[in-house]
Amino acid sequence: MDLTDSEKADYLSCFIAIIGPPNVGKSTLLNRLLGTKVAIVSPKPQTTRNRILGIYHGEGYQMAFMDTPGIHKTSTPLHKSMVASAQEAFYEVDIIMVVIEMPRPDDPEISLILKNVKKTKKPTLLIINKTDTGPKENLLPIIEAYCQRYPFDAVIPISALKGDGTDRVIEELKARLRPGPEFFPRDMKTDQSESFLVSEIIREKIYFHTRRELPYSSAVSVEKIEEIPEKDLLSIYARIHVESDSQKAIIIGHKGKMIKAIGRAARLDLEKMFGTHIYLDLVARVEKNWSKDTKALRRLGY
Ligand SMILES: Nc1nc2c(ncn2[C@@H]2O[C@H](COP(=O)(O)OP(=O)(O)OP(=O)(O)O)[C@@H](O)[C@H]2O)c(=O)[nH]1
Ligand SMILES: [Mg+2]
Repeated sequence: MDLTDSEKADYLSCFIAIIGPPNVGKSTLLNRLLGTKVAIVSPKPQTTRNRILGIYHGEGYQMAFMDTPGIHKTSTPLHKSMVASAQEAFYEVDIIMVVIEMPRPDDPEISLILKNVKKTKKPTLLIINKTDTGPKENLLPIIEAYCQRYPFDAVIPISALKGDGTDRVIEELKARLRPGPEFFPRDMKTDQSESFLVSEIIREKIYFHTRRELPYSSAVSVEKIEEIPEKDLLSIYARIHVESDSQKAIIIGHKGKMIKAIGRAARLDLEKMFGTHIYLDLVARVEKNWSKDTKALRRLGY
C-alpha cells in the first residue's frame, strides 16, 4: 500500500506568520505566494481585520501562511482586537516573516513588532517590500539599520506587486521547514468560509469607493447565500453596517449610486471567484457605534 504524503516520515510543514505595520503589502505578498487571491488588498491602512490562513502546497511539503492585521498603536476597540489577533500569531507559528516597506525606513510600529520577535525567539525573516518604488541604493542603509536591531535569519528585498524576489521567500522558508503532518488537504487554499470571503470582497470595494472614516466604520455581514442551479446563479444577501445615519446616506449615495458601484465591483469579483452568475442584494444598516461595542464586534466577527 502506498503511503500518503502526510504519512511519510520526511513530510515537511510549518505555520508561518506574515506580520508588519499596516499597509506594507502583507496581504499582497500572501496572494502572490499562493498565486491566487485569498486576502483583500487596498491602498488604505488597516484593511485586514482578521487573521487569514493561506496554504501553499509543494512536493512533499506544506506552508500554512497566516496573514495578520497591521500592528499599530491604537486605543479603539476594533483596532485593539485587530492588533491583538496579530500579536497572537507570534505564538501560533513556527516561522515569522516581518514585512516592512521601502520608502519608510523606520516605522514607529517596528519596535512593538521586534519586542515580540525577541520574546518568541523563532526563526525570523525580514522582508523589505515595494522595492519597485525606489532606487536599489536606498536598500543598503535600511538593511544595515534593521540588522543592527535584530539578527534576522535572512533579509529578502521583494516587490510583492511585481513578483520580484518572492521565489527567494519560498526558498528561504523551504530551508527552514520541519518534519510535520500534512495539516490541510491538497485542494485547500484558505480556511475562510464562503460567506466570510464574500463579506471581505464587499469590504474591499468599500475601501476603494469611500473615503475618510467610512471604510473604518463599515462592516459587512452575509445573511444568506442561495444556489439556484437551474439558472446557474448564486444569490447573495449581504448587509453593510455603518455607525450613523449620515454614514448610511453616504454609503447609499445620491440615487443609490455609491452602493450600486460597490455592489457592481463586488459582483464582478465574485463571479470570477465562483465561476457563476451572481445576484447580489446589498443593503445598508445603521448599527450605532458597532466599532466601539464589544458585543457588536463579536457579532460581526472581530
Ligand atoms: N508599489 C508597490 N505597491 C505595493 C506592493 N505590495 C503592495 N503594494 C500596495 O500597497 C497597498 C497595501 O497593500 P496590502 O497588501 O493591502 O497591505 P497590508 O500590509 O496587507 O495592509 P493592512 O492589511 O492594512 O495591514 C496596496 O495599494 C498594494 O497594491 C509592492 O511591492 N509595490
Ligand atoms: Mg492586509
